[in-house]
Amino acid sequence: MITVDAEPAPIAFNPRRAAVVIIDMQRDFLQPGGFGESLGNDVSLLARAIEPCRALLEAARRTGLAVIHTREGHRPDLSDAPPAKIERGAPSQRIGDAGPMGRILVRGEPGQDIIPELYPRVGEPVIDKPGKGAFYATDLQAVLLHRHVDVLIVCGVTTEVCVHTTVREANDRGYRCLVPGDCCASYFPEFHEVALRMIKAQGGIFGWVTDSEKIIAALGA
Ligand code: TIU
Repeated sequence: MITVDAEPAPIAFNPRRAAVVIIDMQRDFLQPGGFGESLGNDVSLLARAIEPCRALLEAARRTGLAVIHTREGHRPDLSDAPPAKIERGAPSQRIGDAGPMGRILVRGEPGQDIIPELYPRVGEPVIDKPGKGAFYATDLQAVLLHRHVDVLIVCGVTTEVCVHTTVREANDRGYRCLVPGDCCASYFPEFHEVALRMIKAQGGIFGWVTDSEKIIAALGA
């Protein structure tokens, strides 16, 4: 068992039953010319999460903590993309349109892949998800079940969209969620702050909030 200093209280868990889940650290969200920019965002605001994620990923790999990556994206024929999702954003740069990193938010395109700094290694499952939550229409729950995981350390982007949706989905499925705030980022810094407060309020209504250094220290890495 390890204990991580967190809010609203420290959390104790068996690291062999925990997984670091890195949400959507994709070029489409973090680099110019992708989905994030097509929605009118300044993608440079997400860069701050890269180094903390890299440090936590390295510690997880060194100590044998399970690592799972997710990618938001759709089939090339867009058959799994809701029209209500496609029709949002600038008309010339919607999901499926050609951009400098390939077709926006389409599986198999360079822009849909994970940034090089956090690239998955063999043995680290990559969950391709069509929605914001990592459980919706994916096999994430089966992967967690077979690895006997019941604590999720949820990192990635954006804090109030895909990280939050995944934490909410996980919470309702009985997982304890620990969110290192410095490993998450938003195009709206104020949303990031409030999203973290929403997780830890009311005695930890959705989970626990901490930072990467505290998890790395508890791992003894
Ligand atoms: N737009 C935005 O903030 N986020 C997303 O659409 N997806 C994720 O958060 N991954």
